[in-house]
Amino acid sequence: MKVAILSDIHGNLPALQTVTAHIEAWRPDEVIVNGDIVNRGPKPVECWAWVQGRRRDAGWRITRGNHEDYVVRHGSVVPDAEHVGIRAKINMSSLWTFNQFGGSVADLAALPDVVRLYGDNGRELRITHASMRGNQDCIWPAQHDVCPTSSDDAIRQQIGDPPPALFVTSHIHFANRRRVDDTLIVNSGSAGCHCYSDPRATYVQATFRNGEWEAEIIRLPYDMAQMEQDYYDSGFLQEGGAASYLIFQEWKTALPILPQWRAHYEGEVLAGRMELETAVFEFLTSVGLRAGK
Ligand SMILES: [Mn+2]
Repeated sequence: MKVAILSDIHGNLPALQTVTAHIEAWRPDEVIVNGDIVNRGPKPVECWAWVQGRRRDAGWRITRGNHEDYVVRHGSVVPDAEHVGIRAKINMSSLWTFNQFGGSVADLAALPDVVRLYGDNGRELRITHASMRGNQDCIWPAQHDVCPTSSDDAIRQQIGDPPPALFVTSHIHFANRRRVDDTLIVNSGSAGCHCYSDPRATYVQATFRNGEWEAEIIRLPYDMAQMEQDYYDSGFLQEGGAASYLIFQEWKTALPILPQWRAHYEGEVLAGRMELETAVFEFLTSVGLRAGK
């Protein structure tokens, strides 16, 4: 059995098209889109229509990421804490995405959290956006000089009980693999916006062979110039609030721009000591980037 897992498309249509072509040439038995199809990027509706079409015609399955949740919550009668006051201003890009859908997000809200597949001996492949504790519960690599790390003990709590043979997680936009006890843990990285490493799109090829699951990370160059043009043409940067420039630069540089901004500036903005626009401009200038082209 061959299973392709892609994730974290984030409205990046050129990358999604490239990854899809590679997957379809591999001819897998199952394709799982592991959440975060929408938000943070310029083509959320087009990317959603793309994966929905393959769900209908080719049996692709889709799990729900935290960015589907962010967008869906704009349709709630009672907004949560992320959607009022200054936080709403910081998170305005998810409102932009919600508006691109014309508020029709029922399909996003109905997505499941987990997909489970089994080899003929019962060995399980478990796929979820972040961890079994929730779709924002990061599983980090064992070692890295920039991004955070997770201990084996932490991961034993995150992969669920009983532990599967292969656990595929996503969410952190950094493709990597490690082993904890008898479980191989593979992060699918991001089809749309990488972080902490090179900017190529990634997905996972999982294969059940000789009684066991194996997994390989595939890295693909795609048309980044088209994606950059899509950002300029879509209205995302003009209408998504000042933080949309942080999102754009994180995509363009494949560096952890948002975590760095949060660490140094978000507290000042939330406390009312700094305007959001000033905090974004000052941070981008300090790291040699610009708010715009
Ligand atoms: Mn995510």
